[in-house]
Amino acid sequence: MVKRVLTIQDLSCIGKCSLTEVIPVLAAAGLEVAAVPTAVLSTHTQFSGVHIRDLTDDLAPIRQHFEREGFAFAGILTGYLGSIRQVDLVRDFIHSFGTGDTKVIVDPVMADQGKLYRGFDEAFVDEMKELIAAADVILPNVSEAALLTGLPYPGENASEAQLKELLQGLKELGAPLCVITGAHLDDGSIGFLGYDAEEDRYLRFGTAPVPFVSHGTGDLFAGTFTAALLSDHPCEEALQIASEYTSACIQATYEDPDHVNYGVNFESRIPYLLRLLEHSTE
Ligand code: PXL
Repeated sequence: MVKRVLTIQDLSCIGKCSLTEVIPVLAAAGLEVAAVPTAVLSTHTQFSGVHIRDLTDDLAPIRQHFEREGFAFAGILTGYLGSIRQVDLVRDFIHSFGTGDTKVIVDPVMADQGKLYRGFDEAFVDEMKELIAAADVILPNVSEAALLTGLPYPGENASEAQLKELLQGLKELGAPLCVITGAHLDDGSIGFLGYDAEEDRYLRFGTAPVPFVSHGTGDLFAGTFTAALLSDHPCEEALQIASEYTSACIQATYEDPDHVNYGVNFESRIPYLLRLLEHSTE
C-alpha cells in the first residue's frame, strides 16, 4: 500500500522552498502527499513586496476534517511556520495524527547565518521548543540549534566539538534524534552531525563542499530525509541520502550558468534521487 505523508508548511509560488520542493521529492519516492499549506506567498521572503495569503484560520478546520475522515499518516514533516499561533496549530496536528508508528520530523525553520528570519523573535523560538518536544527527529541548522539551546552561535565554521555541545543542548528539548544540517565538518566536508539519544551515538556524514549558497536547501534536505525514511531506509542511511541529493542539487545549480538566484536545480537531479533511494535498499 502507498504510504501517506502529511507535510505542513508554506506554499511559495516562486522560490523553490517548502512545499514546491517537498511535494515533488516525496512523490518521487512513491509516497502519497497530504500537503497542508500554512500560507500562500507570491515568492519566498528573500524577495521584497511579497503578497501573502495567510491560512492560519484554515488549519483547525482542515485538521478536523481529516479527523472526521479518519485519515492516518506514516509520517509528518513540518517546515517553515509563520507565527506562534501556526506552531500551536501544527502541534494540534501532531497530537491528532502523530501517534503510534507515525514518524514526526520537525525542521525548526527560523534562522540562518546566526540571525532569525524577518518576523521571528525569542517568543517564536520558545514556541518552537514546544513543537520539538513532540518530534522523533529534528533538523535544525547551526543558527537554529544555537537559538534553541541558548548557546552562543558558533558561526558556520564551528568545530565538531562545538556542534556536539549544541547537540547535547538540543537533546534536552526531548527529540530522540537531533541532527544539525548544513554542518561544516572538521575534514572540510559539508553535511550533518547528529546525536541519537536512544543509542547514545553521534552520526556524521559530509560531501565535498560546493562554493554556492542558496535558499531552500534545508527544506530540500528535510523532504529528502523524510522521503528516504518512509521508503524504509534506516535513519542514518536516510540522512546520508538527503545529504548526497542536496549536495548534488547545489552542484548542479553551481554548474548551470543560467541558474536562478532564488533556489536550487533540484528538478534536474530527481533521476539521481531515484537511484539513491533504490541503491541503498538493495
Ligand atoms: O527555506 C525556508 C523558507 C521557507 N519558506 C519561506 C521562506 C523561507 C526562508 O526564508 O521565506 C516563505
